Amino acid sequence: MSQAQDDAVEADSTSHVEYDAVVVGAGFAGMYQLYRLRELGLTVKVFETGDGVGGTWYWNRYPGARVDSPSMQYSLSFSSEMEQEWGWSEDYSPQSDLEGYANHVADRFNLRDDIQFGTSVTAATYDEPSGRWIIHTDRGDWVSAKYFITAAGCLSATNVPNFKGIDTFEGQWYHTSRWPREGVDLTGKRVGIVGTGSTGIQAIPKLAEQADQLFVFQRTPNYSLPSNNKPMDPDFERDWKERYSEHRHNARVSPGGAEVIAYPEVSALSVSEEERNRVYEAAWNQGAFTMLQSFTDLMTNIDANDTAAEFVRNKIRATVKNQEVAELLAPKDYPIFTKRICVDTHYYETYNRDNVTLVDVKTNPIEEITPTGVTTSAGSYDVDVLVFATGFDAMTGPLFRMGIVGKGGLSLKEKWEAGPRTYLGISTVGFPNMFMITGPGSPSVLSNMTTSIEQHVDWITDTIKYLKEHDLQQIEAKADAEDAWVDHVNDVADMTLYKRANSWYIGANIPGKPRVFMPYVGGVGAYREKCDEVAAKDYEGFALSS
Ligand code: NA7
Repeated sequence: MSQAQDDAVEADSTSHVEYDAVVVGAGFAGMYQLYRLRELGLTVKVFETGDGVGGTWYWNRYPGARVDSPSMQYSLSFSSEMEQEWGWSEDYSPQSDLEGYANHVADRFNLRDDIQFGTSVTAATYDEPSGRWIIHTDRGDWVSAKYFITAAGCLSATNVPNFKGIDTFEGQWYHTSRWPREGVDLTGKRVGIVGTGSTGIQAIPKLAEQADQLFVFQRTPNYSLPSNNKPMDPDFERDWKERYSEHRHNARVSPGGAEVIAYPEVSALSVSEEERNRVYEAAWNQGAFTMLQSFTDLMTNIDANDTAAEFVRNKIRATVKNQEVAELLAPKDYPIFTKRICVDTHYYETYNRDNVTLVDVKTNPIEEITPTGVTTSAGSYDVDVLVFATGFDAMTGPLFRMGIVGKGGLSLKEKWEAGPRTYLGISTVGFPNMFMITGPGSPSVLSNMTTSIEQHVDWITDTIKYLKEHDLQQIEAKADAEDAWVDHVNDVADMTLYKRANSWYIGANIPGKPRVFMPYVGGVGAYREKCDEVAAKDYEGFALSS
C-alpha cells in the first residue's frame, strides 16, 4: 500500500465501502457510464473533483468558451426523449448552455445520488489477491471496486508553465480552465494573455472588449477558421430532430464522429487554382471544420495541404490591417489541421483594435514574470491581470494524476514512461478490469467527443455484461494485442502529416513528455468496427478469466 493509501486508511478506516464499479469524473462520459451501469444493476460510485457535473464544461468558463462541434451533434444520443426535449440556442453552444445541459442530464436521470463532488482520486491500486481495485481520495474515502473506469477527460490536467517569478506577480492570474465562477471584472484593466491555442483564440476577442489594454503573448500562431455561429434556426432544428437517428448513425460511421455533409472525392491538386479557391471560399463561409472536408488529400499530401494553409494565410492578410501583425499571425512552419484547428468568432479582426497588442514571444521569449507584469527578451509589459491560456497535459496527464497502480506494483506512469501503450485506447496490459473512456490510442480528441464517449461507454458496458453472463471475473489486454495496436496507431499516424507539428497530440507542449502521437487517426467509423469485431470474437486480444 502506498503512503497516500496508508494515510487515507488512517484518516477514516470506517469508510471502506465495496462497489461493483468506481468511475472517475462526472462529465458526459462519467454520467453516461453511471447511467448504463445502473441499468445493469451494478452498484456504482462516481468521484468528481468539481462541485458540479459537466467536466470540461464545468471547468472552462473563461469568456468566449464555446464548443467547436455543432450543438445538434455535440450531445448525448442515448435517450431519444431527451434529444427531442432539449433545445440549443445557438449553432455552436456557449459554455453556459453546455453546463446547463450537463445539469439537465444529471437531474433527468437522477444521477447525483451516486456522484461524490469535490473529491479527487489520489490512488487506485489493483489488489491481486482479491482481484479488486482499492481506491483512495483526497477526502479520506477508501473504497474498493471490481471495475475501475476513468472518465476524467483528455484535457483536464491544466498546464501553467513554470515561468520564473510567477509567484512574485502582484496582480491576479488565472488559468483559463480555472476561471472563477463569479467572473472577473476586467474593466479599465491592463490584461496579458499567454497562449493562442483554441482557448486563447476564443478568449482574446472577449477580453479585448472588456479590458483597457490587452497584450497577447504569442509563441506559435494557429490557423483559425470562423465558426459563423448564429442563433439556432427553428426550422433547421425541427428538421434535424425529425431525422435525428439518421444523423446520429451518419456521425457514428463518419471519420470524425460528426455527420459529413459531402465527402470529398478529388485531390486538391487535381483542380485548377480558381476551382480550389472557390471550394475553400464556400467552406470558409460555411464555417468551422467544413474546410477539412474540401479535398481527399489535405491530411496526407503536403502540397495539397499547403493550398489550404495559404488560403487561410491570405484570409488573415486580408483581415488584419497591419501587415506586420498579419504575418506574425499567419502560421508558416507546420501544416494546417495538424494542430487542433481553431474555430473563432472575430479573432483576427480583434487585432485591428487600438487596445490590442500582439507580442511575439517566439522571437523574444518570456524571460520572467515580475511583480508588475511580463518581461521578454525585448521588453517589459505592465499588466494588472495575467491569463494563462496555456493548455493541458493532454490525455495521459489526467490518468497519471490519479496514482493508478496495476499488477506487480507497476504504476501506469512507470509503464507509460516512454509514451502511452493501450489496446484499443480502452485497456492496458497489467491493469485488469480497468477501462479508460476516450483513452490514448482511441479517436477521442480527434473526434466529436460525445460520439466517441458513447461508443466507449456502450462497449465497456456490453463487456461487463458479457463477463457477468459468462461468469467471468476478469478481463485484461494481452501483450501481443497491445503491441499490435500501438504499432497500428503509429502506422496510421505516419500515413498523415500530423507528426509534422509540435502539438499536444504528440506531447510537445509539456517539457520532458515523450514525443508519441497519442490519439488514433484511423477514424471513428473504422475504429468502431474494430471494437465491435473484437467483442464479436469473444474479446479477441483480451485474456478473460473466472
Ligand atoms: P493549446 O492548444 O495547448 O494552446 C496553448 C497555448 O499556450 C499555445 O499557443 C502555446 O504555444 C502556448 N504556450 C504554452 N506554454 C507556453 C510558454 N511557456 N510560453 C508561451 N506560450 C506558451 O491549449 P488550449 O487550451 O488553447 O486548447 C486545448 C484544446 O482544448 C483544444 O485543442 C481544443 O481541443 C479544446 P505553443 O503552441 O506551444 O508554442
